[in-house]
Amino acid sequence: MAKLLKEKLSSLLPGLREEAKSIVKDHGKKNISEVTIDQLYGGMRGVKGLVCDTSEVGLDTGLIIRGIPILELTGKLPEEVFYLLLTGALPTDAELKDLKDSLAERASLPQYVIDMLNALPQETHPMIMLNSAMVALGHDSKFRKAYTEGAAKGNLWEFMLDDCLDIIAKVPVLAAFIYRKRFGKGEMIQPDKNLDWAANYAKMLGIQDDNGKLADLMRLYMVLHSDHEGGNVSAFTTYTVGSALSDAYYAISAGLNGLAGPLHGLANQECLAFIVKMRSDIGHPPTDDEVKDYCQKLLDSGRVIPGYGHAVLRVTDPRFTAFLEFGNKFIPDDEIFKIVKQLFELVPPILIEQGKAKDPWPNVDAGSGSMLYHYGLKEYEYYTVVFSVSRILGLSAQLILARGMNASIVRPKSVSTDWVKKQIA
Ligand code: NMX
Ligand code: MLT
Repeated sequence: MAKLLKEKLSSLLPGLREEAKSIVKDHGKKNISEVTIDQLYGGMRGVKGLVCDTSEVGLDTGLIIRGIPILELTGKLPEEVFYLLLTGALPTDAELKDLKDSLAERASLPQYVIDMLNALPQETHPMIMLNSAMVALGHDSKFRKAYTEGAAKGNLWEFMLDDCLDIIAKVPVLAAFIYRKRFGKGEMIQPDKNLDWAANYAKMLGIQDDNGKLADLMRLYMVLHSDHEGGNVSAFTTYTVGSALSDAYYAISAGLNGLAGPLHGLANQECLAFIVKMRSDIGHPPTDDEVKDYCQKLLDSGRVIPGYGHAVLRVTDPRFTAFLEFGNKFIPDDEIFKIVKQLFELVPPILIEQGKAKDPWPNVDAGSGSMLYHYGLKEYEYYTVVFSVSRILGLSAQLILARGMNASIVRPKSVSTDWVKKQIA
């Protein structure tokens, strides 16, 4: 049971709870945000309504994890980043080993989940498979059992930690099984205890990786997508469902259902589909004019350009920059990657000219798929599952901390249109 991680959290939480209590006691009525009518109708954009300590997203900096910009974490293992998200510090060698050992011990998948997935129609979307399996795995929730048996409120975080470690350990095995089953790749490949979490995932997919580059990409991918503060659809949903004391399986599955939307995580699938279709419709490596024309037609048909724009960011997403650097270094001549670079040059001016999108720059989804595609993961219907495997690190860290802080049930006030009209009058 990741003994050192549990000890670390046990030593941190009393101080964090005390700090939150005294902030509320001394400054509880201080105003920190207002809500305007356009925010009421506009997805609460910019309303400060929850605390998230795992990471923050600056509109001109992008993702910062516990004070460290994401571009400074690209050489770390996802396990290290999970430890950082959760505790605020990178692990020592002993703490990392303790976490890795604990994950390796928990990696097996129960047979009933495999049977359940095998019973689904062959062409089921991989995100439906992942999210159904996530809820089904909740059968074994230690949190739910402990709550039912009367565990004290102050100790519930320990069971949340236990469940989340189970989920993190099992999800690469589950996701790789889904890939192999859904796309007819043959038998499930068992995890290898000697590999790190991301390399294991790459290996279990069963894609040829003689030079280890897919494993390198997977480590980078898992770090870059691990968290994006608390207000994005999947994090906010996970937090809300967890706040009802639903266990981590229910809460994470709910969040991933949001990630499956094309304006959120499914944009990575949409992006690659868009590029591959453009290449096929045009019939040769497209010229700049052909790319511009193709994008303009997409906009004119009332669709968005996937991979561009963001609810918070107002600069190029540093996660996109990290993929661009990886691509420039290792796959500069790849045809799909070249189109990604063409789009990076050509789409922002088109969106600026159109004048609607507040952020005309690429987000993480604009680049991620082209890397997976190059290294042999061509089935882009699967890409949001890869995003999910990574994002489970952040969702878990947020859930464990919320329970550790005895977070309240989420219940903002809604208002009716009549109420709004009366306010205006
Ligand atoms: N292409 C065309 N139009 C866009 C785009 C885009 N990429 N981005 C924003 N707009 C439009 C948007 O549809 C809206 O139009 P309307 O007024 O007609 O409703 C207008 O610009 C204003 O939207 P914003 O306030 O700039 O964006 P918002 O905060 O509402 O939404 C996104 C943010 C990310 C949902 C939006 O930029 C988008 O749809 N992007 C494409 C999908 C995408 O890449 N999603 C992935 C996000 C990252 N992730 O991984 O989750
Ligand atoms: C994310 O990584 O969650 C996306 O960039 C969406 C967001 O932060 O709103």
